[in-house]
Amino acid sequence: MQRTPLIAANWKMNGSAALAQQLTVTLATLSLDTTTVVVCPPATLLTRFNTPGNFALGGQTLSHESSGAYTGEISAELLQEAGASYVIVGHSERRMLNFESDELIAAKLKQAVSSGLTPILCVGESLQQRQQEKTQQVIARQLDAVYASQPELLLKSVIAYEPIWAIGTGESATPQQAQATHAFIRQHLAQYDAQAAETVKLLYGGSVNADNCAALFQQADIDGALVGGASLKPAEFAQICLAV
Ligand code: G2H
Repeated sequence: MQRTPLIAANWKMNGSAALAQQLTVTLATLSLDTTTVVVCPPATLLTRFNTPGNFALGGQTLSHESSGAYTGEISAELLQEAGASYVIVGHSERRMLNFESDELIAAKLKQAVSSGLTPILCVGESLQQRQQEKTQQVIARQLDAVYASQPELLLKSVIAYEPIWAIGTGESATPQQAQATHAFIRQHLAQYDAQAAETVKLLYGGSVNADNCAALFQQADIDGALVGGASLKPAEFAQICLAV
């Protein structure tokens, strides 16, 4: 199965209008061929990128509601109006710091798809869960919460495996560790829709940088990356986009 690669930048609560301009200029110099690049800045910066460019924009979260009295929230429609066509859903920082449950994440993902945004669903285990050999159990639960009752959402999704112990630590999973979990994810998803499981893009996230990305991208089930810290450095992010 031939899957085209995707590299996504997750700026988290970082960046600036000036960085948006710098990254736009840097990415414009790249010949990206079949690689899709998605930049997910803070929502206030979405309109500060020069679009259309050779990359897409994404939000970092969205409301599970379409509109209404939800102070501080942002809807799928508002993200789209600001230029987004993707949205990150269920990042571990939101699961932990904003207490987002599996059920809420499932509702957000459904809202994204029904509004025409492509969700990038994040799944991954903590260090303790890995040490207790619960990695597969945790990820199966996170996937089931979204796709068990609505397998049709899989065809519209991108999934990012982000082991929590590798996020922002400088300690990426090894290519072998990442590949093993990606293979498990694809195998688990096949019970819902075998064809969709083969076509869904699986990204790896967690301390991806210009030095470690090539070995990760050589793995059979790794179709790209969700890049945090290194995406704030345009030249390094460009290197990652060209390595996939
Ligand atoms: C994981 C990743 C981006 P970093 O959160 O989603 O961040 O590359 O800084 O580990």
